Amino acid sequence: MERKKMRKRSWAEPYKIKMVELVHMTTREERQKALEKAGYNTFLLRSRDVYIDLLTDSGTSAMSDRQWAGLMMGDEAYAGSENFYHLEDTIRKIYGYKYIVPTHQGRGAEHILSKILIKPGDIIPGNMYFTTTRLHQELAGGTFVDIIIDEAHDAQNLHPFKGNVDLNKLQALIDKYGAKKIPYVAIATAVNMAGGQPISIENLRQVRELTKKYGIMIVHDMTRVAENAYFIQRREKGYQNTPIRDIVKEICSLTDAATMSGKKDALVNIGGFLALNSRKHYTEASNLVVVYEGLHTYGGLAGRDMEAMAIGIRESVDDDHIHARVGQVEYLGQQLIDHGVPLVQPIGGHGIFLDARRFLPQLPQTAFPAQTLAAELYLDSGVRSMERGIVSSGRNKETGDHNYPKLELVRLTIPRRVYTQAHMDVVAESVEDVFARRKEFKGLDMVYEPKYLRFFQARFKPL
Ligand code: PLI
Repeated sequence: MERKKMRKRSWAEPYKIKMVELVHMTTREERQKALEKAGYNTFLLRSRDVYIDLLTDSGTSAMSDRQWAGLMMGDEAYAGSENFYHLEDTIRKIYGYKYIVPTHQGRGAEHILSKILIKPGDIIPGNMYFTTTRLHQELAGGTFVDIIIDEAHDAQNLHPFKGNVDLNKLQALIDKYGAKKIPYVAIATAVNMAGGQPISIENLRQVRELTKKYGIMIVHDMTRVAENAYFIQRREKGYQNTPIRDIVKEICSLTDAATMSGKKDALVNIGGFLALNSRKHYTEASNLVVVYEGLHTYGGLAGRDMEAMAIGIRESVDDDHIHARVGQVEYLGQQLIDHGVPLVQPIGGHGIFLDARRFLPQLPQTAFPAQTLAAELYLDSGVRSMERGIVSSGRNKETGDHNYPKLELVRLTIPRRVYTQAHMDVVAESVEDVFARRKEFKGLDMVYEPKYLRFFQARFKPL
């Protein structure tokens, strides 16, 4: 009875707009031409031909006035920049890791870490693959094995922590290969390829206990750790009143090392780092970074980039920020759910993942349903999204056949602090219109396939 009397109270973003970037509106004819030129791959579109850009949340965030002011404080000394020490101090305080090596972005950290820890023939268990992460593991001679819970591969399963590790799968791998063949377990927070799904603290603690028993490290892909912390605060018993900042630190404390793409959570347009607790590994990493990225106090970044990242990290663990960030994703997702559009549920932290299998059931996976859907959505409204299905999944390195992932998704990724609620309404209406016309779509054929990370540059033609 009490509930009925309560009036709806809206929330709004904890910022106001100081500067705007104008976007270009296009006609359907212009988009048709642009799409053909791009080989039906949204990665190959020119951004000026895009109206609302939901390709990725990577490097697309709006920086705050403080971050922009930080750029002016860039200390561009080749060695020992003040901004490096500010970044190091921030990472120690906010995340708790002991040593850091800056890198130009996340994959730079993955490259160095894989080279240090992986020997040919090693097995790397992880809670679902990520494209660049798995490639660096393979280039170092390792083989990635998925140990995420089965629920994560089912777009409709409502498990609150679809990023969790199946401990039986992990134990079975240890029994089969022996702990010596497993240099570390790769744990991602807010698992990207599962739809931005969180791992619980309880599950992470269990993974910690098991790996400790065998002396196996945990490496944390902490690219979206604050978003994971939001779901823990919302869903995990005992965390409702724990600030995001404390949850983030607790997650990190259960792991030994981390790779970070600062382009997501940390609210910068470029930057990343490798964080380590072992002095020995740090010494190796700080030597190797000189070969591939730059000196260990800049790692491929300008001083100003490190300053913006240090400030962004502090802003990223603010409760109001993260509630608004994920709240906007949930706002869009709820509209689509109400309209009956099939998507991955529960709604994840950084985007809406349309379920192309159920959206376009007439298409076999070899006709690239998610790629087709992303192309149609662009054509309809100039909204740019991304395939996360068979194209992203690449080929089996032994058989050469496609990998056939269970999830065939289109990701509508929401940049942080960039778009308004009205933009979300436009996106929802366009997806709904495409959904109404779903029976018309015939699929695509791949006419060019690059060797590495094919989704970035592959080209297609309509079937
Ligand atoms: O794009 P990088 O090199 O800064 O980061 C690579 C990377 C590592 N881990 C995870 C979970 C990612 O999501 C990630 C990059 N993601 C991109 C580019 C994305 O669009 O999701």
